[in-house]
Amino acid sequence: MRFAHSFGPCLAVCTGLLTLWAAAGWAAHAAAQPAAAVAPAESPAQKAERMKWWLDARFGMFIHWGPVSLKGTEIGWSRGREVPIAVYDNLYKEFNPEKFDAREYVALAKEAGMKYITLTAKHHDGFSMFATRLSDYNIMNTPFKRDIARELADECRRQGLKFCTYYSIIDWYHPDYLPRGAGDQRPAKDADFERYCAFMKGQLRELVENYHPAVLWFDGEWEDHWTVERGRDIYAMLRRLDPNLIINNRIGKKRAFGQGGMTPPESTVGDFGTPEQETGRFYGDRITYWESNMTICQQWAWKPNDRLKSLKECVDLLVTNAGYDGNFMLNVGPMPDGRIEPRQVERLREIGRWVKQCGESIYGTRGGPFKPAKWGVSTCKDNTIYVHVLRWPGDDPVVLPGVGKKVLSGRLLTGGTVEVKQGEQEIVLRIPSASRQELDTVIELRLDGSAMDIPPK
Ligand code: H79
Repeated sequence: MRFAHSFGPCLAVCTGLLTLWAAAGWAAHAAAQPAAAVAPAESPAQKAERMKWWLDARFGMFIHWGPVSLKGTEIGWSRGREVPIAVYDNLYKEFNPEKFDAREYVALAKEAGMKYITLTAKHHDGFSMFATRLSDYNIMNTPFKRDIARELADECRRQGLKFCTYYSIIDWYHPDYLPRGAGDQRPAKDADFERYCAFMKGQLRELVENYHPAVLWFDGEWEDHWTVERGRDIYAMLRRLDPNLIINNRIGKKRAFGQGGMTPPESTVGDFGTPEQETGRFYGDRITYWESNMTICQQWAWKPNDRLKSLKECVDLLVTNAGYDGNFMLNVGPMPDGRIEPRQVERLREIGRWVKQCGESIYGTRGGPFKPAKWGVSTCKDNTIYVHVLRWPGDDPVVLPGVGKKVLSGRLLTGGTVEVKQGEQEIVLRIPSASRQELDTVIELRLDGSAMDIPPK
């Protein structure tokens, strides 16, 4: 397998440096390493502007896909475990997902109410799902020979969704990546991690320049050779290539506050937190950006007969994340024939039916002002609070803390009747059993002032 970076780009850089040295008459010991890039300066207001579409979107689709779907094992850790390396690394020769139709994928995501799609452009296994010129181990060298990233990117643009790419720092296939993956016998002494970083930067440049992703979603930052300095350098390089690009926190090294939050900017890198297979936390500060990523089944990559989450679980997760003030990215793992499993398609359509009725209580909202409670969560936008009752407290009414503003009206987005009584210290919502929904009962409360400046209650 060929890795072009070992020759072309490196030679060009070296020649350039030599010319510079000669011209400036620099001493031979001058640093051969290029200086680390610095990100463009940005105020919190400018960041808010850059993050706006993403924050308003609240709901996206994650796609974990690659030749490993032929085996039905996990993309992130079956190489060298359930599937021997020699077998795994040759699966691409049989990868021919002929039934793939980007138009159907994007239409499905749209129907589900998702506003962006994030494709695994390259996962830990090192296989590129895009037409890279820097490695032969890519989609164009499969029997399929079609650029899946290209087709999805184009179709997203056509149908008005944002196209985003996942890119793992880990690359167990590349000869220069360290540490070696499970079961890999190649000696480490031949590897040059610096050279791997050059390759990675080259691929990232290809992605940004040729596919224009709206988000670059990094992963795999926890392995030994990755450092926060390398992360800062790549973050800066990418933001210089595309000032509007949004980049997750896994380009850095630390993910503090569990996975949900962000460490202070001086010790971390990236624009948003990435709690994995869990919801984030309710910080109530309206400046902590995060997105929970979860699977519609159990595995990231497709697995036959994997347990599928119920509609209740899916809606609960979308609503809970929104109520905790976070985004939600729900993952599907397409099958080796190119289709998304019909039962997953059906689930996404069901989610879409709920979103059609209640989407205004999700899009463009922020979590709160009520802190997550036993009964559920709340979201807000302008003068409106949306109360999401996800679990009924027996026959009792839902009792909310006072908000210091007058409630002008109450209405159920999900149909039926609600009685709203506002006292000095509390708001009491009485909903007859006929108006109570299993998925989520959404009560819209209109206030006589902004709901956005009410501190978390
Ligand atoms: O892309 C998805 C995952 O493949 C990736 N992140 C999300 C977005 C991811 N890669 N690794 N991990 C998440 C964590 C891996 C945990 C592991 Fe294990 C510990 C892998 C092997 C040991 C847990 C325990 C899974 C298998 C055994």
